[in-house]
Amino acid sequence: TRQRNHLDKELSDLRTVPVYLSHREINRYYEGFSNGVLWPLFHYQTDMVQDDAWRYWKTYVEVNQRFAEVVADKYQEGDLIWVHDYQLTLLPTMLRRLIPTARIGFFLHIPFPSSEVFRILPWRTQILKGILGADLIGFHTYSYMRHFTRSLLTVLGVESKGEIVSYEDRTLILGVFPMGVDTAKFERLANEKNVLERVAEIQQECRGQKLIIGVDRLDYIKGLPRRMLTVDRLLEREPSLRGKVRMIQVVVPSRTKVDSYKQYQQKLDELVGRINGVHATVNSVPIHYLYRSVSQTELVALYRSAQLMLVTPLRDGMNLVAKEFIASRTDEDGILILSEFAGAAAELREAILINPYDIDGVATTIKKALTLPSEERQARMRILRSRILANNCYHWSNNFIQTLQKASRVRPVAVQALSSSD
Ligand code: GDG
Repeated sequence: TRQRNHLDKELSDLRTVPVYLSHREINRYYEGFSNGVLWPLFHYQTDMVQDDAWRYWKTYVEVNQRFAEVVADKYQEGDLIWVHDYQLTLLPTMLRRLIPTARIGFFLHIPFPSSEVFRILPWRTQILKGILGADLIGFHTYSYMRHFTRSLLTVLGVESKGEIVSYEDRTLILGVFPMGVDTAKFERLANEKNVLERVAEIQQECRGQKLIIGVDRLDYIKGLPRRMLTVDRLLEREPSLRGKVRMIQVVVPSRTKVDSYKQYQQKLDELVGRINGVHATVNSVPIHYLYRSVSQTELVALYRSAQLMLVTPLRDGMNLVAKEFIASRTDEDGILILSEFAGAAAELREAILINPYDIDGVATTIKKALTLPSEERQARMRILRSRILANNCYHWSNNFIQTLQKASRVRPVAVQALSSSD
């Protein structure tokens, strides 16, 4: 209790109210259903969906209900409610029942999959109806929004006209809000003295070598084994590059209690070991594999030091690492190789877009990219920078909130009448 009181106090200083979950709830709601079912399915990794999913559904509903009660308890007339992500898909409708007049927005941070994949989910109806309680539903890209409207039609028979959906007695709005990063913060960090010193150090250590970096949470959607196999293929085809290319891959531990993540980590460890064994020279190994998180200074120093950054997820809602890399390149140099299956690819067309499943093809692309003339590198980086500077994370949230304010004004008379009689 003392720990909890202390935590409550710290959270309340941040104007934050916790919803406490038991170990059993974390296991079923968070690890089991959210991360063991929705996460893999929405990222098209259908083989990873846990086959005992049905055991966890009930707890998913219960925890969403708990959030609804806590929010309703704190709610004051005029508040805007913004619900985030796949762990809380039922919350909008639960809240709508508790507070019919509330202004509710929902944003999905991960992809919304093709309706053919979405309809695999036994709870497809409940999840869609849960989200439809919102006034505004936001996605990172147009494709995700299209997949959602297609699912509304095939699963619920609900039609949409462009971005407008009429559902039961309400009108709700869909929108595309590609998330940005805090560009000013990364630019500032990138020019800090200690970061620049660290950049000089890293570059000194990599003298005569091309530095390639990767930064990812340990997750099977990030395409890490295939990325390593690409480096393997590159060095196999171009033995002259051995000792000339250094890859630094930061892998941040994540969801370490979910079985599929443990197996994935083991697979990755073995692969890196094998590749390093094959291509190492007496004084260098190709892949420097850091299984830990790094400080923000170190992160930005790595972004700044690299000739090339590899962002090669098999699927990714957006991928902020790609945008942070660009934001940190105030020197207007560096090459971004980006998976066409990351949401970020919809905006970052001047990156070098690749298909992460095409290992041999990506190896060729890396080889060419490493010899790209500086004018072309800079031309691409300049456009990428102008694009992400124009849409930073503050624009993103303001834009969502303003749209939510407008969206909730189109609420039809029926609900307003209901609320005024409360
Ligand atoms: C989900 C969606 C979507 C990583 N390692 C370190 C570190 N990081 C920070 C990065 C970045 C964040 O973590 C990772 O963000 P991503 O967007 O790349 O990926 P997810 O965690 O999977 O996020 C994703 C996002 O939601 C937002 O909607 O873009 O698609 O999957 O900010 O900088 N930070 C530090 N040390 C590390 O070692 N300090």
